[in-house]
Amino acid sequence: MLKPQQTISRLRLSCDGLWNIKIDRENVGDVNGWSAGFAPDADVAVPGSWNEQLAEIGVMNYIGVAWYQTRVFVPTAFEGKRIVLRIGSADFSARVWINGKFLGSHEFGFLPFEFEVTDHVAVGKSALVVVRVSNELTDDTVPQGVTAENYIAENRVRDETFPPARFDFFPYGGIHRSVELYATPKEYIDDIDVQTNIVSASDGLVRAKIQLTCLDGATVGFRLESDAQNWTQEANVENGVAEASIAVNPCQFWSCEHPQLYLLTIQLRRDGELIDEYQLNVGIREVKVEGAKLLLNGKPVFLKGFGKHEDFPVLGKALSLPLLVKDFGLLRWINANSFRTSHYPYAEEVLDYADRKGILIIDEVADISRDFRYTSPKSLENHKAYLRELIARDKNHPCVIAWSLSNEPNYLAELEYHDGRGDAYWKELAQHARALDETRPITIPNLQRATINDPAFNYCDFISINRYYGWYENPGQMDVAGKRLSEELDAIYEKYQKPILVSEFGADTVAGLHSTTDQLFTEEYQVKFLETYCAVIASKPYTIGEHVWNFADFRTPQHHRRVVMNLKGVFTRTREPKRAAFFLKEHWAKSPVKSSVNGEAAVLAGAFEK
Ligand code: BDP
Repeated sequence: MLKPQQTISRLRLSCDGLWNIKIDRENVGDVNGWSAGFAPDADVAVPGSWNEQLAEIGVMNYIGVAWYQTRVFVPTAFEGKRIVLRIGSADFSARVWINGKFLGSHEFGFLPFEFEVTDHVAVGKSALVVVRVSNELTDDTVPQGVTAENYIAENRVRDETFPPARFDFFPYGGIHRSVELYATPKEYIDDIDVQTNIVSASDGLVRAKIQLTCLDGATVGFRLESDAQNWTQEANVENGVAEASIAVNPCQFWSCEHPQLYLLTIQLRRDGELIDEYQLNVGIREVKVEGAKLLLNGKPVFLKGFGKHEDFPVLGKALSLPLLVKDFGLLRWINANSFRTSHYPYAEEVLDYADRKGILIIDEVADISRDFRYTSPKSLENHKAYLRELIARDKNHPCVIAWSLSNEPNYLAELEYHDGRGDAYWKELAQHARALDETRPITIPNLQRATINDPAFNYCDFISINRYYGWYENPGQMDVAGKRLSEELDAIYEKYQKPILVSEFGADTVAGLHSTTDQLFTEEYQVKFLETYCAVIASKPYTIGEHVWNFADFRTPQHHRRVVMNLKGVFTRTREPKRAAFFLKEHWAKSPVKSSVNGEAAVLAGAFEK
């Protein structure tokens, strides 16, 4: 799915700003005809979560339906064009109307969706956009939901969070990313699929496949350029497709140190006349798992970084460009080279920026703590559809080095997971992922409770494990924790012979709390925790990285084990460093030299671009 873009043939109009909101506690909006407009309860910023923004009208913990509306003026410049309404994300599902006309619905949070509205708006006039947003989740949604009744029925009343959630981050509701009206020509470039290869030390290959809405009689021009050079090619459109293979020599490969981007300009023409143009940044690079290594451009790479969240006071889960710049500045400061988009796809702006900054991304489906007691064929269908939409959105980003298909399935250790159902589920999902993208490895972060026999391991190219020895278990005893981690890593490697990323490890820490002895929640304990894990990880030749949980403190549903937030951040929620940040900065400054499985030393890539 192509992002809207302003080019010689395309126009964009932002619909962001102050919209109206009406909270629909009784779910009466449909019968009351709110899709044609309503008397609002309040103003609401888009993008933005309703929760903290409108806490004073009683929606801090609200799970349910809210209606959004705004008026947007359709400029005369859109005359004769195909007009599309695009919503960057609405969490977790939405239905959309324009001028009272129902356009459709979208079931997945954290992903964009769009509808053609050409026939439902008049240029030179304003249009009424109404969006019904719901942050309710069910057994079949991605992620799965949970209710207060579930906690009671399962005799897990002490697990109960408010609002109920199967995950440890706040279930913010709202339109979290930008809304736009954009215009393309009637015949247009529909999709671009770019794959890149390294041919030799100085040669790269860019293969581009373009989907078009016009079937024949048209040609496509390809122009790939850097500051110094350019390459051009022409192709005929056959059955709505045009392809090019561009040999790039000399080629500067995309890497953390030099995130070289080439600008690919696609021009659709008929009889020499330009119909449509689209531009894409292309990074030429290859990712592979080979033996016990993760290779970027043929060189071993060691992932240094975090699990993150989209979370900030008042904004909730809204896209914020100042925060994006700040966070990438902190990643650079701390000498990190990567992060996982735990536990859902982040805004496209984040990936664009990672492409530019040379940050490696593990891109995660919003499937969290899947419970196989409630997993049905419908769940699998939805999970596959989610993955399809994610890959369609992010496939062209050089920064995306792997797909994470889920986080911590079998969170409640339900037996159904290990009776063959778990295995069949991941087998089918992994096949689906590989059919959609054979160029990137896949992984599924494992929770210790799912055990070393986690069927997900069978289908991962590299193994990811989330571990909390020294925190949830063996609290205050880092010597025991380090030993357990070390033994478990060896056991997993021995069984699966696949490289391992420690994809989560961390300790809740109250900034400003100190102790001379090993004491949970102190800044010193967080440092000791991370030091211990990093030392164990460095001692294993088959580990490919360490992602600390978490980059910053983040808001969670209410529970007695959380003081408003999960405090495992190395930075506070407002991005002040804790002591551990200085430890990691120093630790990651030393490009780790690890002995490889077959004994020879390998200097690992991964410094930030200078
Ligand atoms: C892991 C989850 C993560 C939690 C973390 C924690 O993947 O979402 O926030 O534990 O408990 O189980 O801090």
